[in-house]
Amino acid sequence: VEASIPQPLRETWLKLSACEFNGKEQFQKEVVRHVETTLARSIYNCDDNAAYSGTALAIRDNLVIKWNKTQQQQTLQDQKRVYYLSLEFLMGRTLDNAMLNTGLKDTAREGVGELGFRIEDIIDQEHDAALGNGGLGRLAACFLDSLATLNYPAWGYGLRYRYGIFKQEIINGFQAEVPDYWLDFNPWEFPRHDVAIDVMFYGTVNPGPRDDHGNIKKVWEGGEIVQAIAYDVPIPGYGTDCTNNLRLWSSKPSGGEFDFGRFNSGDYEGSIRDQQRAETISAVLYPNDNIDAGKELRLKQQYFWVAASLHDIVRRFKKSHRPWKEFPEQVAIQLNDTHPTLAIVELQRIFIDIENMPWDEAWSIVTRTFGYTNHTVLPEALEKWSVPLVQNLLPRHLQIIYDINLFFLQSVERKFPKDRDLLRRVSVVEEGTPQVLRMAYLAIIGSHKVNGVAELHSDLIKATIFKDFVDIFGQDKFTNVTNGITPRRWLHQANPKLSDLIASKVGGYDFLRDLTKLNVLEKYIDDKTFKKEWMEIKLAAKVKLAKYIKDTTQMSVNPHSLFDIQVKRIHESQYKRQQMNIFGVIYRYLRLKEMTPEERKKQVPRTSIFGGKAAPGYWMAKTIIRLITAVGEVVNQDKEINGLLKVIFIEDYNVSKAEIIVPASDISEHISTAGTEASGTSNMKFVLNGGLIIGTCDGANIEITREIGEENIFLLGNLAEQVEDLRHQHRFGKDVTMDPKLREVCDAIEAGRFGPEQTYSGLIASLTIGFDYYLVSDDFSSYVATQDLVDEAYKDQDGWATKSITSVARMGFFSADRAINEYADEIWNVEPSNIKPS
Ligand code: Z15
Repeated sequence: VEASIPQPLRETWLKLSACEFNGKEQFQKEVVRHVETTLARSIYNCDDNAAYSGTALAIRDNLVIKWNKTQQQQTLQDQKRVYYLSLEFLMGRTLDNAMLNTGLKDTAREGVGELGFRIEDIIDQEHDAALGNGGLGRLAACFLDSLATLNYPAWGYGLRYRYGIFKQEIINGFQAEVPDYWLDFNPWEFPRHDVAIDVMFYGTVNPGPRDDHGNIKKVWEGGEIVQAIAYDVPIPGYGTDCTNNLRLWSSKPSGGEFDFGRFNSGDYEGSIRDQQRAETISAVLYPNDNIDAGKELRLKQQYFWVAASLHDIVRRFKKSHRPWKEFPEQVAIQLNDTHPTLAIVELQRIFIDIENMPWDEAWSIVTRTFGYTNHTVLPEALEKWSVPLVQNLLPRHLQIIYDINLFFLQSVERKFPKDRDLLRRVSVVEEGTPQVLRMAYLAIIGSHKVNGVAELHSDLIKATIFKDFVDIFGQDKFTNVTNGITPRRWLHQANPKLSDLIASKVGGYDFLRDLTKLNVLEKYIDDKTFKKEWMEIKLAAKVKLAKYIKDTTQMSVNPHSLFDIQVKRIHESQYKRQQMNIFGVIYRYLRLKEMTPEERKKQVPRTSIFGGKAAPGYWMAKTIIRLITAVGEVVNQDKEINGLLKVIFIEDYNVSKAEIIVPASDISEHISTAGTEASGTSNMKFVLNGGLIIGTCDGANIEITREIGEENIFLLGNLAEQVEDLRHQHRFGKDVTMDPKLREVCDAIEAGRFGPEQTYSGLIASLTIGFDYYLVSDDFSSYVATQDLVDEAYKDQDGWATKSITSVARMGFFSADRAINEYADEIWNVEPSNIKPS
């Protein structure tokens, strides 16, 4: 039943409708009211935290009014909507972003100032929403910001994890993990207890009645039922009233499932345990980045989220009373990696089993609805579900997958007759014990477009892992959409001083909605005062980071030293190559030790800053962290070095810390083995904030170079096309002598200069008996030589400023707005809507 106010009473209601507060006094009134009534606190116990809550609730009120309006208007306009399905949304904090996007930050700063608080302290109270691991989850968050800013009618769908990515503590130099229980006070979510969807697992498939065509229906029944409850999060656009919705599902026991038998027989605790099993589904984010762990609970998470989301999407479509064939004109669903691939199967199941549609008609609608984004070529990251696992958990889905595969293979056979090996290669079912399902293949078969996330990456997937599928479906199905970042959070919010300086030169803040406007900055490349201000802002950001480091680690770092930063996930098998960085630091240390005091005076002081989480249980990644902290322990207190080199590991790298770190780099490191990093997005963030890059010809580094010019980036190492040969040489080559510089570093480690040599034996072994899969020894001397070029360039501060400004001026392409417009035009076929201002 649609609950709504009867027509004759609506006028009364509308007169009473909530409206936004306006101006400082009204804002303050709302803050105080929320502190005193919503929180039941008072002038006598209002600390920063209570002030945060009051401020957040006041800002939230305005946000909700825009949100309600947007949703009503989008429903009335009834255009095509985009649904972005992602298991991760790495949102970070919301308050600052909400104030900036709604234009309320100045009001709030003055308002809370008069009440005795600093807005920065209030902002700092907020717990990050850390529902993601790294790049993939943060990309989803940037895309939501752009979708709203560009007025696209779009919803995100994800899981409401009770525990986000773990908090990292460094104990005796090693990583320890602490659970991230983040939901104590979260004013940014709205539970929708009326939006409750039953999701079934296990059970059996039985023959049922005949359908309209006389075929015996298959009925999936008798399984365990879990309920999905919707929690909605408003997503404000910048400089628009458009406020989209992010819907996160939380699991709970289904009402009908309470085990009264057990309850009556006295096993109360047993029945509670069953209930808790249901809640487990949305309890915790899997802390792996770019690794497929293949756990049953993860598969349950995927189906739970996908089933609830599709039920919701189909229900919304049905309200429009359109014929099914119009579904793809009303609905575009984007799959963020293969994690939601079951959505393809679930939609086909809904159409054939529940809506009684013929297979072909259903399948044609399904394939026109979905798009699939691939984010990696690493084999260990490609999802493969064991057939027995799927058979047990989702028996009906397995049958449908077999049918999809059968019809697909038949079509391949028609196009390429008698090519048995091709059929084996492209089958969704990989032979073996057990058989496994190749989810990426299923995603390709069920989508109308497949895209990679940077040019090189999109070319590589076509040439390697998906080559056969290009032959089968043709080139046009495969495309590229290079990633982007939101300039609102990653420039305006993280670096307000730089944003203000830019605005003063390019004609106001319009560049935040059209980032190509940055190119006007090139006019000021010879403007001495501008350059000076530019470099002062960089220094201020470094001072701020130095203070943060002092406050959290008690270490002093010199803000005038060259800040060399590498912050990103530490991957199990090290394709991001933090080890090359720390080996380079050790090499530098050994050189400094050899120098005379006079020689040392000529060196550029450097602070090497690291940050990033290793998945719990990944030994190699954790050893890297230990080596970094151990090198810091030796180098930082070495009197001879006297501050010429410092090594810092920042604990618990996350989005809010990135907002402090990103503006403070002189140089940042993006040094993955060529061909392994699909895109990278922090590279874009650092350059947009005037930092330079040292990096390999990999992922988006290549396009960044093309845009900003080769003279403004420090490239090193082998190219992607050389990787295969080099790996072959490592495995089968005769010449096994290691690069002498790298040998020297390994010798120092093995001599125990950074603690017990056994701690690192596995690290060294990966380079020797492990055949150096990630080619550290091939790139190391180039890396060291390039770092010397960095030092030389840094001595010329004016030349450095020129590079910095020129780079920023040419970064317009990397706005997430550009990426979203490409998705909208080339994949989704959606138009922005008209959001009437309130
Ligand atoms: C992840 O963060 C990325 C790829 C994955 O397959 C998974 Cl499971 C997680 C990253 C890529 O490593 C990175 O290069 C890319 O920029 C990012 O996704 C967003 O596309």
